[in-house]
Amino acid sequence: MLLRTNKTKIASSEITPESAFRNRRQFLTSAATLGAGAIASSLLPASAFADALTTFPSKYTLPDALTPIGKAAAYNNFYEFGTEKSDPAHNAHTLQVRPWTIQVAGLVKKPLTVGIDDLLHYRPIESRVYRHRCVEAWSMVIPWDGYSLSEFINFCNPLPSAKYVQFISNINRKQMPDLPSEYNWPYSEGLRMDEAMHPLALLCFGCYGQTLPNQNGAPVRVVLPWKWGYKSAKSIVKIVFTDKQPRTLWNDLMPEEYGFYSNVNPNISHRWSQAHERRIDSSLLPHTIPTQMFNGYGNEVASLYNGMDLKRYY
Ligand SMILES: Nc1nc2c(c(=O)[nH]1)N[C@H]1C(S)=C(S)[C@@H](COP(=O)(O)O)O[C@H]1N2
Ligand SMILES: [Mo]
Repeated sequence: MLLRTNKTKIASSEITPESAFRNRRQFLTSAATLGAGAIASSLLPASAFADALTTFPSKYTLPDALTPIGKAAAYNNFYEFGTEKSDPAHNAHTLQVRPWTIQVAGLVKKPLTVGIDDLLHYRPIESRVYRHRCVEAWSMVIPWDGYSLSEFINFCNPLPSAKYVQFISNINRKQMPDLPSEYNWPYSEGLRMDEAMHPLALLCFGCYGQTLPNQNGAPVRVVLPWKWGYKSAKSIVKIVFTDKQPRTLWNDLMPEEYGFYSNVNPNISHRWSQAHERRIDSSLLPHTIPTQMFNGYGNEVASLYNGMDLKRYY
């Protein structure tokens, strides 16, 4: 596979006890590992791991002008590292992104734990330019790097009874000294299974051709471009398949504002009017543009919600 991960490579045997990933599918990466080197490099701040990814162009690429990386990596919501937009960029260097595993639990044939480097090498990494819309009424256009979440879900072998998937983010109080106490950590989000299987739902390892900056959710997050930004959970450590709608951090806290579906909808006010958004791009002056239904992805995703009252299922 065409990824330069030498610096981040650790022995897969340490992190995927059953090496399930390697054995069960076309796992193509070389087995070379750097024993002592991995230990030494794990002592560096995590930001030192930013590494180039080789990516392939995707059909899911918008023509919109890109948000510069300097803005996308400086204006973030990642409450584990503080609630000001500038906090994550200042604080998230304490996040350790290796070793890292994702635990797969719930309604699956066999629960398993997957190492981040196995996951990263599982499929070719596409570069997809997506619109990214926060309920705070700003939006960005970001080239995210990853592959469809459906590829990983298929690997997980969910049972037919699995109707939802829940994402659980990392929580580590030592690495998160500014963790606000008023939230029910860890951060959790969820999707209906058919939403999670939609090819637009991205399992994301990087942006702008590099591994994710910590503040953007390293080493792995999801990106769901037709939904409000908070659905796109960062720094995921666990995926649970369930038959009931899973709890989510925001839905627990304010269910009347943060619905489970959270599809971008300019006609429903959510905290405040969502009819317009401030597009953050390379221009010096902020400009405001109308928000589109499903963030402009209606052709792709509207059929997921056929027959549903989107005012009720907001
Ligand atoms: N774990 C975790 N994931 C999270 C958040 C968070 O606070 N913690 N914030 C969400 C919100 S509100 C948004 S808008 C996006 C922001 O992603 P970005 O900082 O990469 O633009 O991440 C989402 N994922
Ligand atoms: Mo957000």
